[in-house]
Amino acid sequence: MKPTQNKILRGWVDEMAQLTKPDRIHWCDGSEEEYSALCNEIIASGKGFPLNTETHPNSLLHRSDPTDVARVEHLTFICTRQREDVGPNNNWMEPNEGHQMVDGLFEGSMQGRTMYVIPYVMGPLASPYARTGVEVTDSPYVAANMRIMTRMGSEALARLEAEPKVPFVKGLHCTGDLNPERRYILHFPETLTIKSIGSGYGGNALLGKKCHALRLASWQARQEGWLAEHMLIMGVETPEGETHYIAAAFPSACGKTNLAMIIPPLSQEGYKITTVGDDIAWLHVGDDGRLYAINPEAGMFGVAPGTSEDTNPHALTAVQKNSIYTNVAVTPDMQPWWEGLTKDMPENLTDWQGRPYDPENGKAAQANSRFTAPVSQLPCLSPEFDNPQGVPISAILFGGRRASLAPLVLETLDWTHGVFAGATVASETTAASIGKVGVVRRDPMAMRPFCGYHFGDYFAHWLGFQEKSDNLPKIFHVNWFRQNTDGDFIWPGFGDNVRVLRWVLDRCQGKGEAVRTPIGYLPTPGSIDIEGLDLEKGAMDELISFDRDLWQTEMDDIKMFLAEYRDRLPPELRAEAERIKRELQIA
Ligand code: GTP
Ligand code: SPV
Ligand code: MN
Repeated sequence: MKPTQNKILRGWVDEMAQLTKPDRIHWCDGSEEEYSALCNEIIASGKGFPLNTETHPNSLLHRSDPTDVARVEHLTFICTRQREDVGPNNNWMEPNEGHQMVDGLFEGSMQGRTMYVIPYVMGPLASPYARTGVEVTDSPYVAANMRIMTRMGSEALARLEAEPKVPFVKGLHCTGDLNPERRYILHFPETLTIKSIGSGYGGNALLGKKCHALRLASWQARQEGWLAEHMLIMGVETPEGETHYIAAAFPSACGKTNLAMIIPPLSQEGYKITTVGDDIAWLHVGDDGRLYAINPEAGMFGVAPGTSEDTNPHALTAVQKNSIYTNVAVTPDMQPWWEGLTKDMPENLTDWQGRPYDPENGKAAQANSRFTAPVSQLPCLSPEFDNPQGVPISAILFGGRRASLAPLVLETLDWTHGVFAGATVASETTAASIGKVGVVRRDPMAMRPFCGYHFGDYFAHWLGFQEKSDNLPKIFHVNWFRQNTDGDFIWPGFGDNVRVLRWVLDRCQGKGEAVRTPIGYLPTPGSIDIEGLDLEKGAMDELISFDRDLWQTEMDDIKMFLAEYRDRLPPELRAEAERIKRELQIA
């Protein structure tokens, strides 16, 4: 492929090449042949292995460095002129300082290697809301993943050439020596630039995903009046044949991919789920005042462990071919395997690090092992997936992983309370990020690792939508992860979550029984269909009740959390906390 007519792009690629000094430059066209060549490169590097061509045609296993298996929040920075703009929710670096520091590491870093230039579009090609970017990387693994995850190649380049004056996101990535001491993920929202070095993994390296579509896009969205969110987008088709769309934000590894493609159980006859997106949503207010969502991505980078024929059959179908598996285990006949895929572990597994499986070494598959697969391979892909305008959202769900306290579902009282509920989501940390797992932390709107600016301003931006429209979705809070005293999940989750979605949609249509409490509308007993469920006695009552004392303590913690945002915290949220506290004391 010839270098581009777009002078700005050409100049920038030249500059990056001068800095990193690759032996070769390859402009990606997105073709099938190119993809095969990339896969061959991965295999030649010794880090990739072709999977069984009968069971998993055109698919690869990739093993990343054992120290490079998840996002690195402590090494992720937002670089803005004003420190205040990034808030206490981000690490900050002064832009010149940031460039200087990493350019030192990028200097000559691609010597002996190929630089892949990856033009990509986030969002349907015909969408006015889609955005372009270009990632340059020395990693064929990144290039192959970007081909699945984004609309990458000639069409993207054509768009960049058709609009030579429209700014695009410039992302420089280099694998580096993978030493965590020299690993940095820097974002420069003021110049739409990303520089990532020292990691080849997922959100650290596939720059279209979290770096562009969330951290930089959230910054742009605030300036331009829209939302870039860590949300799945799903259609719920009713027995009457209507489809309602729901967007849901849960923190990493808390159930977005799974919910986006559930298969309702037999007792829920007539309900069908279609998937628009499983991780990121860009939302705009439409002419009718409704919020419309597009999925900027074209693939799934999904958590492997726990994915099975029982929990997520559609995902399993999608990953059967043309997929990349990262850090999973493998059977002697080269089929991928992870904990939860089958009840019994196959014999003679090779673990994610390439060793004969030995329980002494931990799990066979890494806890954050993932599959990359095109969404087009999902049997439940929504016919609206490519709709340039997006789909109208009826309900927004916020939620997290909480063993206690948070009920199965609640409806917030109004938009302000909904934003409050989103802003105060708490969830146990997961293996999606390096660090301790299972620690409860606040993760507002599931955006704590991804919001590219001050959370105080972000909350204000969300509240501001009330002025833009009186036709906004209702906001709910859900929690699939309540545990009993034995540590077992009380709610069956997965396909049975459709029962909760039915209540949610009922409430959106002015139906569905609920009781008002200080923390929101809770379902009345019997208002969620539990026919055919094998729940323990009293389980449902526990799931839809709330403990006044625990919530008093929760509100004290929430007030402390909100105080971190100081004078940038919208007063409405402090008032909402006061309201709930007051009501908890009276009732
Ligand atoms: P990211 O890709 O990191 O953003 O994660 P995600 O939010 O898409 O999470 P995902 O759907 O991949 O689920 C993560 C883990 O939670 C998997 O191991 C699932 O099996 C498990 N999980 C998902 N939904 C449910 C549920 O309803 N109940 C229970 N108990 N576990 C679930
Ligand atoms: C997440 O952590 O939320 C993910 C995986 O979706 S990553 O792409 O690594 O961010
Ligand atoms: Mn995610």
